Amino acid sequence: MWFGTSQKYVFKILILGDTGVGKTSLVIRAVRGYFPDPETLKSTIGAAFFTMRYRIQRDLITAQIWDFAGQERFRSFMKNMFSGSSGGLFVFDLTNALSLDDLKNFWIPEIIRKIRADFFDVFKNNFILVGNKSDLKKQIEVTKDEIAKLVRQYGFKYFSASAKTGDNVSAIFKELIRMIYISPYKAI
Ligand code: G3D
Ligand code: MG
Repeated sequence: MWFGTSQKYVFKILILGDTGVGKTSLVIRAVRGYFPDPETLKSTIGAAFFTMRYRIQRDLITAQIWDFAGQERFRSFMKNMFSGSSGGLFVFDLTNALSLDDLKNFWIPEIIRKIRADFFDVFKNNFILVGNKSDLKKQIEVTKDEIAKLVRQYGFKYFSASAKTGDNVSAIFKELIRMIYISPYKAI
């Protein structure tokens, strides 16, 4: 009887977005299952990456999650950080309209510059747009219209999330891994 062979994949996942949007908090929530306190956030500064393991059918996937702490905008650093990456999350803070503008004007164009235009059409499926801090309902600044516009423009999937309550966090990572797994392009 033939059971098929099991394959091993390593996906390099980038967590992109402005400082303060909650990237580290989302990653710690996903990897360790809790909302980190300020001390934990401080102590994870400089951590290069976290690892998560997934199984899809018979295949084993190691997700190396690259969380950038403070170096977010250093050009020299960014040159290397994209190489060999499989996809990732574009994170903004629902309570900070500027953080969505920065995705639009900086983070997304930065990725697009790294990818051939025709290639991006497929590769966009390897990225998910995330609006974090959904728990701060009264402080939400970013409108549904603005999000919908960006979603239409690039064709990204969108999820709101809260690292604090855990809302959608594991679902987002699971979906990202699934999207990369089925993508014909598993690395830039
Ligand atoms: P970064 O890694 O993108 O820079 P951090 O962001 O994970 O360091 O988070 C920045 C601040 O936002 C932290 O607060 C953190 O507790 C808070 N935060 C992250 N995610 C959420 C969320 O889902 N809901 C709420 N309410 N706050 C969140 P401090 O006070 O340490 O700056
Ligand atoms: Mg951080």
